[in-house]
Amino acid sequence: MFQQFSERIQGVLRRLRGQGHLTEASVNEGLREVRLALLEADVNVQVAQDFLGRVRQRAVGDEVMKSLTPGQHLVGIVKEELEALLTGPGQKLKTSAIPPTTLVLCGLQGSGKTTTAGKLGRLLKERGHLPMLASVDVHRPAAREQLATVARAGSLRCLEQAGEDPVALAAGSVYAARQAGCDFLIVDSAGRLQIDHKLMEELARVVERVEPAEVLYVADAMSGQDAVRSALEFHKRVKLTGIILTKLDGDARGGAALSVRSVTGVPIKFVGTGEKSTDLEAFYPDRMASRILGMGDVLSLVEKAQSTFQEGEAEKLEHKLRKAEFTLEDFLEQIAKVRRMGNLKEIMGMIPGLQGISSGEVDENRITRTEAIIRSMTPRERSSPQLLDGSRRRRIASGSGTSVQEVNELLRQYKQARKLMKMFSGAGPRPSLKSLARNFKR
Ligand SMILES: Nc1nc2c(ncn2[C@@H]2O[C@H](COP(=O)(O)OP(=O)(O)O)[C@@H](O)[C@H]2O)c(=O)[nH]1
Ligand SMILES: [Mg+2]
Repeated sequence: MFQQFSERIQGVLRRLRGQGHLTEASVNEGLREVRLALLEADVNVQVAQDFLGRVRQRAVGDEVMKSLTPGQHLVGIVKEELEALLTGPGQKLKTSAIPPTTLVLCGLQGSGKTTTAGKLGRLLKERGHLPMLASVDVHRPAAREQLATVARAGSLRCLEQAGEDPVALAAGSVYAARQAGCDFLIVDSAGRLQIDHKLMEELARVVERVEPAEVLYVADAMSGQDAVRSALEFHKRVKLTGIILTKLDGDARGGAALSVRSVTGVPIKFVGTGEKSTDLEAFYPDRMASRILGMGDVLSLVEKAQSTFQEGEAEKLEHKLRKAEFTLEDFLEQIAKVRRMGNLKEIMGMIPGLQGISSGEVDENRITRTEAIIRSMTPRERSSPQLLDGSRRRRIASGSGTSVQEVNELLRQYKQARKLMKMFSGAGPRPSLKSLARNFKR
């Protein structure tokens, strides 16, 4: 959904980064384009203005102008500010000391509350919890039945109670969840077509009665700034603690996601990305900011890698990286591991700099050839690539059934990878993953 915005902002930043020297005028020009990209993505005007103000203030200061790589530095600032824009206090789901941890879902009709109740239940169950679902919607006859159906589909517990008083139903569900030993209770509330005073009062009474750990506003991302406005209305009446943005799989331009935190002060906790019960993800502002800026989802990649790497192996690799002993042999090993991690294209998408590559270029074939080239080298050549003169390169090319150009290309890539590794080994504090992502040349 951030596709277009992401492309535009990346284009601007790429141009700025290409300039060895930044002037106030070139920064201003670049930021004007970022502003257009923000407005095009339907970001709240005030939010866009504040955001750019913060970036400009830092960008035209000494920090950037005096740095050796001003362009890259600027990209780092944009990323930090974007992350700040998306981050709110209490990003993680709160839990209650005394179970059940009650989560009340509220929002306009059709925003996805009932669907999300099922998705959340499923997510919690996967994390080893025992959730119970309950509806307090007494206004639509089929509402309670719909929730029960969603729960059945996900093999989740759902409390089916009769009664016409939402507050009593809410209180009953807390009691029932406790009796059943459920540690989470997800309360699906009545929908509103638009802000409706009476229903709002009813919601406020439900919230007062059950004292939930979280009041989660479910907002349809496709409705853009309307979603932001209604979130604000709800927040005024019942204090929201989190936002769940649904339908991010649609053609939403991302403006709601980029402004709702800033306008309401309430963090986005989850995002819905489809109609299936598995289409709900925890929201990570830093990862989202990286994705938007095309820096790759480094953390997701690391997580994925961690589940594949043996722990000892990862440590050994880190040691090598720090001592800058990373050889072609290690390079080969890494390639083999990347293959084991799974779908190559998916992984490529998470690596900074490789996202833009068209799928045709990221074929398994190329990886296979890379492996063949390294395998055609002697162990000594693998550990000391500087030995690889013209005649050795020709021998390797014919041995691996490739061309000298391909061998050269591989050595160039290896050198680039090594350069990156050096950042780990240099003097001074170890760079954080964040700064690594920032410095990673595309
Ligand atoms: N594509 C997509 N559809 C969703 C998502 N979340 C909910 N929906 C759909 O939105 C519609 C309304 O959802 P529902 O849960 O009944 O909304 P409620 O009135 O707030 O309870 C349904 O057709 C859902 O399948 C999502 O993340 N992506
Ligand atoms: Mg519903």
